[in-house]
Amino acid sequence: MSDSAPPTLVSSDTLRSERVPPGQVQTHKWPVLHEGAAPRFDPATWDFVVEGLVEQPWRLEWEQFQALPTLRVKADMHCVTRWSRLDMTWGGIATREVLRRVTVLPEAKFVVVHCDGGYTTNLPLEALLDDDCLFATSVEGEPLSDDHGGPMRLVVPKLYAWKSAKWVRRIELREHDEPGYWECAGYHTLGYPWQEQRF
Ligand SMILES: Nc1nc2c(c(=O)[nH]1)N[C@H]1C(S)=C(S)[C@@H](COP(=O)(O)O)O[C@H]1N2
Ligand SMILES: [Mo]
Repeated sequence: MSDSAPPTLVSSDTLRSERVPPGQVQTHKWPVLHEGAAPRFDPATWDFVVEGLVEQPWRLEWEQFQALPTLRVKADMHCVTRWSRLDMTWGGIATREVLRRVTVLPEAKFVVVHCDGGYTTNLPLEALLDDDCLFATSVEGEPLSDDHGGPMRLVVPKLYAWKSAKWVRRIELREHDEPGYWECAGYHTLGYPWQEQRF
């Protein structure tokens, strides 16, 4: 490893001796799963906004976002449709790294993640700020493909993958939980795979 390689963190769930949660089946292929069409990335117009219960909303353009310090996270991925893909290495910017650059108001307890194309998902702020969560821009050392969320997706390894929103453009900090796309359709508000919090 060269001196410039970002640090790698291994998700604590990936250190379990039994890594496939109950009701899941391991897959070696990587399915592409989303509603609608993948948006087209234009670095000239792309932006990312942190807003809601923060002292000042923060908007970044692609250049600024990319310049933030990076890390790698090794983690497993669990889709509620029952596939699990192990040993993925994501690269990107830790959610903590982004959030510590804004002043979060004390009432902020939940987050809604907004994506290009209209998809949304919700999670507790604490879950978003777990040490293995990142705004990923690469996987296995390669930029994310459009289908897998390029240029940037959220990765929340400890929750079912519908929380790992692709094509993220905005996160909104809130006092109260607000169901997102799948959560409105009956999916669990948290989605913890080890307790099969599916619906
Ligand atoms: N924007 C957006 N993100 C999304 C989805 C979606 O429909 N739209 N689907 C989610 C679901 S259900 C899963 S399982 C994963 C799949 O990620 P993958 O296509 O990279 O395997 O993306 C999640 N992120
Ligand atoms: Mo999923």
